[in-house]
Amino acid sequence: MNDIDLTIILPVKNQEENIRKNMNSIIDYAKRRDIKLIAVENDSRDRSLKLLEEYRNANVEVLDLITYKNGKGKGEAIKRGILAATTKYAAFMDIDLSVPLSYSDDAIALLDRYDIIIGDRYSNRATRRKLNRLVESKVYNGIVRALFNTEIDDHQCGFKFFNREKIAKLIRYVKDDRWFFDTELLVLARRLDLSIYQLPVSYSDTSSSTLSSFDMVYFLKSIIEFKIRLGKTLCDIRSNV
Ligand SMILES: Nc1nc2c(ncn2[C@@H]2O[C@H](COP(=O)(O)OP(=O)(O)OP(=O)(O)O)[C@@H](O)[C@H]2O)c(=O)[nH]1
Ligand SMILES: [Mg+2]
Repeated sequence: MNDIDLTIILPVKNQEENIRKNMNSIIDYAKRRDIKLIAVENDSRDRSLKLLEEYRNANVEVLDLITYKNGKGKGEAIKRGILAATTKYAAFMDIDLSVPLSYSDDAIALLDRYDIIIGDRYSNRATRRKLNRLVESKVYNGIVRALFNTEIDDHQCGFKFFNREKIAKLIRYVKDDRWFFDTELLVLARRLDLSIYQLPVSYSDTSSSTLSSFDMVYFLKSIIEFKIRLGKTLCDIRSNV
């Protein structure tokens, strides 16, 4: 495979075990393809930061590290990573590799044809989800599809690849900094006619979740607030892009 001008963003909070388990394979993968990595860590209570610093110091040519403390969530980490990257393309994935690293090659191969490639866990028969997560996710995706007409089956998979130069223009209009950020981004992208490809990926829930229970109140509140501000946000984007 040809080298690709890509940065993979790795959001990290309390991931000591997964860093030990998977960081070496992720770094090897990035080195083989001349891909950049940015780990974005905040507010960990375990040794994640210390470990990431060690990996960064031993692999400065491939791994960058952004760290801060502000109590914000995964959305904030991804935004910071996308804005800090300087490559044409950017991606993010979970360091537990709940979507296996091998799917990256499939996503990379599509980057010159689509603006966004998203992992779709529900078109792949190898996906293994806990029943409660599956039901919550299906209900959530159904509501988003009905209200925003996105025609997307899986808005929330933590495995997404982008034309970074296009997405960086939208990302500052994404308000949520926790778990709703990628839904916002996808709805905005759809409305602005960016092309989105749903790549079937296998997925297995790991025990390392930081989202201990699916917060339906938070998600419904986010959906309603977003619905209310969507028209104005699109006007703002169109007048500034
Ligand atoms: N930097 C940063 N990373 C985060 C934060 N919250 C989650 N992450 C990372 O985002 C990834 C996904 O987090 P999970 O807790 O597994 O969430 P999920 O996979 O969407 O949901 P589950 O189905 O519960 O596993 C992990 O690699 C986390 O380390 C955060 O506040 N800051
Ligand atoms: Mg997870």
